[in-house]
Amino acid sequence: MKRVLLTGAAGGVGTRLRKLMKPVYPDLVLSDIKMPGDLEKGANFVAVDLTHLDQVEKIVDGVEGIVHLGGFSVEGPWDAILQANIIGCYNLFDAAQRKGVKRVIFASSNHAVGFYPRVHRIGHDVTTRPDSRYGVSKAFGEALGAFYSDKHGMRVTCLRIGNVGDKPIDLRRLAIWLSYEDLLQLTRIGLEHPDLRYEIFYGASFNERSWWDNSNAYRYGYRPTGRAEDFRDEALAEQAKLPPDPVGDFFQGGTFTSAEYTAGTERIWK
Ligand code: 15L
Repeated sequence: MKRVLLTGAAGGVGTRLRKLMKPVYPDLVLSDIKMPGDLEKGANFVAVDLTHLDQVEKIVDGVEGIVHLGGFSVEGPWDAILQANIIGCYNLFDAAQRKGVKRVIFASSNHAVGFYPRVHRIGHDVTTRPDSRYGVSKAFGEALGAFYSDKHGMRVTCLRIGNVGDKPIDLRRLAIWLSYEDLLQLTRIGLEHPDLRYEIFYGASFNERSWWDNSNAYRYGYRPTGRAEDFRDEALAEQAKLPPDPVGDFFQGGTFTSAEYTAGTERIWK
């Protein structure tokens, strides 16, 4: 991989990932809607609004691979999700295809499947069950990735990311935590693995409480080094401070499922 573009480079995850990616991909182009305050000296940064196709076309020109973190990263009003995650994501894939970009890694989310109960262990091939407008936009991005891969031969990896951080911060995150180093590992598989055409991987470290069968990622050589249980006591102490949430505690997506929830509690098993 020569030139690689990282979108969303100013966000919390992008800020850490860009530092880890730079030694591996020295010709790294960074973009976000606004320049990050803590930009490294000599970094190649371009401010891009993903809803403007002309700006997206310019930034993807000459790039071999894209790691697409850019967009709205939590639940939000429909117009915000529509602009950043639907139109923005479409522009990204469409411009990438027309400019000959070979590989795209799409930062999907566990919220594309957040309405699976925690008692279910799910694989990468389940039907999406989004828990929010945000989750719907991630399911859309996964579908776009499949479309550009099948129609145009683009190599696309969708990472259904759990929760990226230095450590898991509550009970739910003990199941879905992803360390920055393991995110880099998954990113490298997506950008480099010769056999990969279109795949969905769960973005999770080695978590004993996981609800996800991530054997698809293991099949491509993923060997996570982060282990959520190493932080168990701290995470459980944080959990004890949280109010009970009968809906959110039942479904995998947590508070994303209980927010605005009006469906009744018959689906919640005791
Ligand atoms: C996500 O998709 C969000 O981007 C992140 O901010 C967290 O809310 C995470 O999911 C999570 O489920 O913990």
